[in-house]
Amino acid sequence: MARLNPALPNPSTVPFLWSYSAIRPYLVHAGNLVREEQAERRVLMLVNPGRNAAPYTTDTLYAGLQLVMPRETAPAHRHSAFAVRFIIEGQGGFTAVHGRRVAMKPRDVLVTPPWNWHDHGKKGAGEQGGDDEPVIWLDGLDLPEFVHFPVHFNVHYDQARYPAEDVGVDDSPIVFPWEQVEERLAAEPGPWAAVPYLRKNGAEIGRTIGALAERLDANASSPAIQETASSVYHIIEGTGHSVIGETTLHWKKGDTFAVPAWHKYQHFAGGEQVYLYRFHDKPMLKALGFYRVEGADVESFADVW
Ligand code: GTQ
Repeated sequence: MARLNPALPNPSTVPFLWSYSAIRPYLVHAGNLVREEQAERRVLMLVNPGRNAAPYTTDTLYAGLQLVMPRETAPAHRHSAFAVRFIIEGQGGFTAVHGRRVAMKPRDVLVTPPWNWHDHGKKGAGEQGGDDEPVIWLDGLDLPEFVHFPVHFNVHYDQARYPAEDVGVDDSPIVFPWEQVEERLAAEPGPWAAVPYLRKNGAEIGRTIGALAERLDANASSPAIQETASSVYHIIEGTGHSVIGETTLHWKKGDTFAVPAWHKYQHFAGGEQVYLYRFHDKPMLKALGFYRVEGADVESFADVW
């Protein structure tokens, strides 16, 4: 019974950081070795050493760095899983989601709702807005959920690209341009601010996954939080460190790190302004009634469903 009703949350993943400068060469190497049609998606999966198996970046979240080479197409498919993508680098990337093609600009966030056809591409040198460099982004998906709910499946479209028309980012509900997020962060008072990515109706971007951007001014720190949610963080800009449970992780631009559930976490900026991107599992925890924050349990009898 103690195993079924433990005294504490017991995630099996650990706080861990993937250094961009250390892993980027492997991803670029994969870009030269593995053709897109061989891989369907060419992704360097960020596998948590506490579990040593994909799809666990945290116990509930999967993250990976995806690379698309110039003039390549990650072929159209659709699946039950939800995806949120933070664009790290590269010009001329695009994604087509259910017939609407949008640009993938560095620092923008794009979502792929469940069961929507999607293919990704990248313009090459000689094409407008293209060049010889790859486009690289951070994928966040709810893949670990499908270990318990074995209902995930993927369907291939019969052509590499699903027919699509170009749509401007301002007319697309799946794109969250960085300029707007940066403006909202600047408008928030105080040395630490967090702004959620929300749909136009105010809802989280996904039923399983939500996302935020955070600003930390030079030498500032975020509040320390212990919660049942787990998160994946990515450094948009700046340097600093985070204390996660007993672990201290030092980070810089491009790095990605995992915060397992119930590990108290706090972020500390170095001597310059920091921007962080974060995706987390709060929407699914809240939907299931599993969300708790240490020291802030406001649940009343009537809320317990
Ligand atoms: O872009 O559809 O990192 O299906 C893993 C699985 C990305 C995607 C991943 C996927 C995708």
